[in-house]
Amino acid sequence: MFIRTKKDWELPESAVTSEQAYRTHNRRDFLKAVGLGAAGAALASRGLLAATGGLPAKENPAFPASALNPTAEEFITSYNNFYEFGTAKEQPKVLANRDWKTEPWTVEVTGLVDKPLKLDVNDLIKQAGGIEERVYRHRCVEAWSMVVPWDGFPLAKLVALAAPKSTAKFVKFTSFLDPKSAPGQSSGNLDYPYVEGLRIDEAMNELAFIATGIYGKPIPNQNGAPLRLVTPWKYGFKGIKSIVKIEFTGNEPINTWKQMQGSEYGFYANVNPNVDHPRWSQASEQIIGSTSLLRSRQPTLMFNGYEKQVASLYTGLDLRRNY
Ligand SMILES: Nc1nc2c(c(=O)[nH]1)N[C@H]1C(S)=C(S)[C@@H](COP(=O)(O)O)O[C@H]1N2
Ligand SMILES: [Mo]
Repeated sequence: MFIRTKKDWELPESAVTSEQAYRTHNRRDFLKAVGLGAAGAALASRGLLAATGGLPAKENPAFPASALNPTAEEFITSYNNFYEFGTAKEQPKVLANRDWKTEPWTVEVTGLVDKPLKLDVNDLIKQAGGIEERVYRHRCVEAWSMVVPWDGFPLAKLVALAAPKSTAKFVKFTSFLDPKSAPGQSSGNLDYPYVEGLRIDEAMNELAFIATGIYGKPIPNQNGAPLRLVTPWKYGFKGIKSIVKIEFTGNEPINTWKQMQGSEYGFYANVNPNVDHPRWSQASEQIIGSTSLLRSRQPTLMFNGYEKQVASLYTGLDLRRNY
């Protein structure tokens, strides 16, 4: 008899808050409803086209939609943090779709690597082996959360392509710089370009992901087109959008928010309900687009619910000091 062992990251049925809410937005139902041909055309896009044969992206059974309750697409794409296009949540949707071009888009992989790369994002997706879908929790340091069905590829694949040297200990990510199209970049709200970083072992963890799509469509500009980082066990600000450069380094990169306000935002930014932000509690979170009138907040989980996958990365590290 074949007994299937439940993987750690397959969340229990009890985690599902509203099955019906998801169905409305279930991409496979959507495909059935509109017919595959039309859907193919609708989905024919940069990443999805580039990933030949990967259309629509296959759900990674490790991170299924059925285990969580994905936030409606409308909320994911209209409640955004993207300071290059303003600090108000509704601004990026408008300002990032005015005259900012995210196609074509070149990505550079450089630094302490044997195989530096400079290539179009579509070629990068192809080289990384195409895309898959993963449904992840998304928790902002501002104490709100969503559940997002991402399309993309594991960051570990990109690390393998670059063949880092043994001296590479960190990965530094740099976002685009285009003040003419991104009004926030000349507003002084942050230092630009936006920079983020990971330890190399964090970058190689199975959860670390490069997203190129949401809900089976190319990632909208306001969510970080054409590719952004997703590290679901960390606060959202680690998920740098619209990446142009990925550099392997020997030293810990100084990430934008740490540089702006180091007493409040650190390098690690691991989701931790026991370590409050100096100005607010991190013990619970507002559920954006909640489908339940009775449940608009929920307790925040250690490492955002991904403790099993990532806790071993931080053995012996004081998480209160290394926030
Ligand atoms: N380049 C860039 N990346 C960024 C940000 C930003 O302002 N600029 N905001 C971060 C923050 S604070 C969060 S919570 C997430 C928001 O992603 P979303 O708008 O797709 O929900 O993006 C992160 N990545
Ligand atoms: Mo955030």
